Amino acid sequence: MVMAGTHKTIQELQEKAGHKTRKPPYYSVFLLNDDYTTMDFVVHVLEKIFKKSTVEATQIMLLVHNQGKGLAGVFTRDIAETKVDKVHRLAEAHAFPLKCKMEKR
Ligand code: TYC
Repeated sequence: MVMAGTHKTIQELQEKAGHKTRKPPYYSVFLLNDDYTTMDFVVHVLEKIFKKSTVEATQIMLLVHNQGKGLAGVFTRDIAETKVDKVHRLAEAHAFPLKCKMEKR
């Protein structure tokens, strides 16, 4: 038999158990401009690693080119670290100096 209003939510149970519910910290991952990486390669990175459409990838690439840096995405720490590492490895494999960095939000 199901009675109305007798079940506590997970959050209520955790609070009763003395836990505070926490959101994980988020990190912004920025691409940085340089004079040698090709525009096509940066668009490719944004499409493949950051899952951007061609249109959005092109807009972000041009923003980085014109302003020095641009937001590629926001992730939890482990995912952000993995994205940064993937960008640096892919760039190195193609002999481009492309750099990106993560910043706690
Ligand atoms: N400035 C580069 C060029 O003119 C293009 C570029 C854009 C490089 C974005 C890096 O993150 C970057 N070829």
